[in-house]
Amino acid sequence: MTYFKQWPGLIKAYEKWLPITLKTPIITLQEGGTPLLALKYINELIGKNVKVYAKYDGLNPTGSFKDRGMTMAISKAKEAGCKAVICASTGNTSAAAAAYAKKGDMRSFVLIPDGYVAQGKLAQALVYGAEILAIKGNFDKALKIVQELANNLPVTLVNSVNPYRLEGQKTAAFEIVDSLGDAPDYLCIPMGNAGNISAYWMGFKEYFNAGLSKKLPKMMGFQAAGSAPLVLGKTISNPETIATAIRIGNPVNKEKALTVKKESDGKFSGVTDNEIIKAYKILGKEEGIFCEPASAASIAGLLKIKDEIPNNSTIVCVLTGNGLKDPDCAINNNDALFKSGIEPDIEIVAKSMGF
Ligand code: AN7
Repeated sequence: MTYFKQWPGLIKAYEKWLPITLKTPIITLQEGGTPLLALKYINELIGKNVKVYAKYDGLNPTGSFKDRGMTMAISKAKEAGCKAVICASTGNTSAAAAAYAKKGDMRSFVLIPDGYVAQGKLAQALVYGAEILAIKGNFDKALKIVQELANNLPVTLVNSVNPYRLEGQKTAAFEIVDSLGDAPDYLCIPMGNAGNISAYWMGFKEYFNAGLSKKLPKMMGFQAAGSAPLVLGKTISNPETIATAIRIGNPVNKEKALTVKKESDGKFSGVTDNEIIKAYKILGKEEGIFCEPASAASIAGLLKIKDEIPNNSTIVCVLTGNGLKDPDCAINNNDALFKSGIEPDIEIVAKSMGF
């Protein structure tokens, strides 16, 4: 049997690219090193000679890309002697903050929009021992409050305004280039606060400037049509979408995202909830990949812009979170055959199978 060494976590894997020192305690759950999967069916739907891949970041330790940023943010908080962290979250940040805070022996306070966090994410925050404050209001309101609290209390803010978050998250771009041997032509990515698109761009640029890739991708950012401040160019006071992860109306990294779009010659577009669910189902049924609805926005977006993609392009779609995060969405949006109340009898079961 071939013996493979364990992936050490992204700080160890990319230490020379990250702002750490010998004194930084590395708080890790061995995040990163996620699969880059070729998408055959989606490739055919594009109907051209292109190569489509998914960066499946739902396979991180807490099931989302947030772990990449959190290993860095929590390690640096620990290095600074911090005892507690705080974040506002649509769910995934709170799950990651809670897990890494515990690993680093700290308290974590999380503010979530009451009633708008997917069940799996809530379950994680509970199990990892976060101190959860569900507020009557959306993510944008919660973020304002935690920013204010972090200025006045001995708690470190670990939302994506914390620069170490983006430093950790940029490693996903490194992994893509390391896998493909070059940057893709297009990167399709969902946007909420637009931290991740900014982090990817930073990663692609750093590798490019070091001569490790020959090109830079066009950054294609997608938002849910009902929560699309970066597409519409204005704050949305009541954002709505089935993709609760990206139910954000006032992205904190707005300026950074606009710079990414300009520098990369990219484009931002909206995708409807119907388009998101269509892509979500295709990924599950045709590719064997279960992602959460916010993540499917990257595929929905690619399908929407497919006519703009030239032949021979390489495209990477980022699947930011695991499908298990949002079981309600899965149960309410599928085309599965599900027969219940079947007698435990061999003949009856065989008949029900269609034989
Ligand atoms: C699955 O957890 O904002 O554009 O509080 O969970 O970097 O904000 C989550 C965001 C995409 C958008 N996909 O990323 C939070 C939170 C999933 C997400 C995004 C989020 P950004």
